[in-house]
Amino acid sequence: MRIEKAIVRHVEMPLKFRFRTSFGETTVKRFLLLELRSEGVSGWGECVAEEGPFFSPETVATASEMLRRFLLPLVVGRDVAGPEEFAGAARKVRGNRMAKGAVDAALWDLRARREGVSLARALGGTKEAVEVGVSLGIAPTVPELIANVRRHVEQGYRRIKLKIEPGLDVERVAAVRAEFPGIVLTVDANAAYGLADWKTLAALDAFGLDYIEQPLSHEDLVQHAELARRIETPICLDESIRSADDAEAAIELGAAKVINVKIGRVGGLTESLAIHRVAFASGIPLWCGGMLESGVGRAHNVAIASLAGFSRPGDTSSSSRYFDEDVVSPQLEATGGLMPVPKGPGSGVSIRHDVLAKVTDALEEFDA
Ligand code: OSB
Ligand code: MG
Repeated sequence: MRIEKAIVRHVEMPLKFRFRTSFGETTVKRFLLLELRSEGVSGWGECVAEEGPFFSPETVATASEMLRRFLLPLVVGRDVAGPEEFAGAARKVRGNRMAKGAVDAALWDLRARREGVSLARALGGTKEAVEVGVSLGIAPTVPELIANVRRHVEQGYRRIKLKIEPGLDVERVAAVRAEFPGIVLTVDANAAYGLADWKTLAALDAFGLDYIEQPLSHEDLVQHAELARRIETPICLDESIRSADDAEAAIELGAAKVINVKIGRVGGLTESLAIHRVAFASGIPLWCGGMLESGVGRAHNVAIASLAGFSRPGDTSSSSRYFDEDVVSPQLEATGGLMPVPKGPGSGVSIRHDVLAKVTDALEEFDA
């Protein structure tokens, strides 16, 4: 595939809700969309780096710099066999996985579109629809939290995840569990605790959580393994898993019983497939995480979630939860907690250039 041109769009989309986590609050989603053009076909990738380096060390600004200086020169004006070749060439650039992930995803989309196959099938996905859950931010009060959970349970979401942080944890979970005894419930601390807090985390054992996501620091694999010996609730890792090697280490150490895969966090769909192989071989269930993506990234998430190893509900909920208008058509919507896997070529969605023009702040073009 000769890549003739790349376009990086700086996009800004207001979120319909305040999303508060232990590391910050998002009300407007600012991110990069990458378009790669080859012989009249465009492949699209979303870069999930956020404005600040609080979930990941990457930011919109660092990703845009990496794309411009080091990553797009590996593809623009070149004949690229596919995403695997790019992943090999991009190994010389350390880290910066979210920037790499955008290129990798765009190449997967481009190749599948050229071949007329769906991205889901190209990746080896088998499901017609994927089970989805919802990730609910830290609410100002318990009654507001309960109302938010109720709204999403009524919409049929298959798992409710609550963001927690020190001080807003055991009581919050107890209140939700008392109100909804039967739901599949999880929590996500986004690395807000230390091993010294293990008794608080052990207190969550009483509520039958499916798992607790990333309780400790993103660099604490050994500490997660120690925590796993002290509590009953299974540990799911998000921030700590940046690669298939990380996944292997975490599984080997007993630091993770479940893994959240985010395409951008691990550097793309190619690496996501490698994690799928590692986890599948060890019987470790996966699910697809979310980064409040637009329809571009959401479509890639749904495609990877269609693989058999993604056996727990993901965070890829309905686009209409997040945005009044999305940049793709059809909008990706779940009903009864099931999101259909698009069947069309590539990611199966097309760009709504009318909406894209409205939300694009700046545009960088790279020609051969
Ligand atoms: O930790 O899973 C997380 C959003 C941004 C950064 C980190 C996380 C999240 C979410 C939201 O939980 C998931 C979504 O609805 O896209
Ligand atoms: Mg998480």
